Amino acid sequence: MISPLIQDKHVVKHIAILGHGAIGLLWAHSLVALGHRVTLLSHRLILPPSKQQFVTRDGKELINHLIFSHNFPESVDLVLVTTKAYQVQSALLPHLHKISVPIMLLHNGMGAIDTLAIDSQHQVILATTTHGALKNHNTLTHTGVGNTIIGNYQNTEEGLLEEWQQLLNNALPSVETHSNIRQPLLLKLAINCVINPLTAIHQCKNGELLNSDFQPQIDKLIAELQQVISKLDNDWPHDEISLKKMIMAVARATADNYSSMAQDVKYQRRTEIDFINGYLISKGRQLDINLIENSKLIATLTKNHLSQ
Ligand code: KPL
Repeated sequence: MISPLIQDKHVVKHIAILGHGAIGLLWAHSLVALGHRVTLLSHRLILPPSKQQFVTRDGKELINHLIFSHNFPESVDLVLVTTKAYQVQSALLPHLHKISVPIMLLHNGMGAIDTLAIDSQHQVILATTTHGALKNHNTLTHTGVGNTIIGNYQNTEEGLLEEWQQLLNNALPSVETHSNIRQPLLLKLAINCVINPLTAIHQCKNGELLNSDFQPQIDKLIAELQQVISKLDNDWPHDEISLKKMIMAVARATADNYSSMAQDVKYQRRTEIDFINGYLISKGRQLDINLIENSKLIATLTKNHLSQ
């Protein structure tokens, strides 16, 4: 049955979502609530139950029936990849040859696209989001309203990008397009380079990074990030001061949250550090810039993580 929210049946889309962590489920619930078809691809031997609870930002508790599948579905309109950065390749590679619709990558960090054997025909959209969500068993709670920015990586025409922007914006606002998607991705990367490893090492909430004790280390990290990022993007609009303001604003806005990396370390899962600080360190190396403070963070994190 088509949701009454969708008057024109032609706008019903079928979206395959790879990755059913918090962000994948947030999109799944938001799209299904609007009447779209969603198939969540899963590697789990036993698929999660279809009946899933969604707690919206205004506290409404909804039950949605989500489709989880081991098989890549037929006739999809969009492939949305919301896995961890280090899973993008293994999640997408087996299906790449049969995908002729846009692929949207929405994950923390950068560089996963470089590990993929995408060919020149694929339509690829890169995206970044600041929404917060928490997954607990079969309940997904939308913990923080944010925004999502999408942009063409290759072969996505402006009209098509705008069509998806509108559709996604209707489901989970706000969604904007950006003509140089690298820029918002690099900004999110800088935010993650500071907040994620520090909160992971100290096992603290994001808000604790506002304490004065952290400021000398944060300033050194930002100086290094700025040095590399300003060379990666010719139109980079930030200096160290504005970059620090942006990072601290995110720490303030998400003060009560534990970053994804703090949670990964707590639950002894692999972290995305290689695609966050690791990505910039390797870019720095190519530019002959040594990111000493960022490298120290990786060393500390790896040591602590392994000795747990
Ligand atoms: O993206 C995040 C993460 O936890 O990975 C931030 C912005 C740091 C919010 O916690």
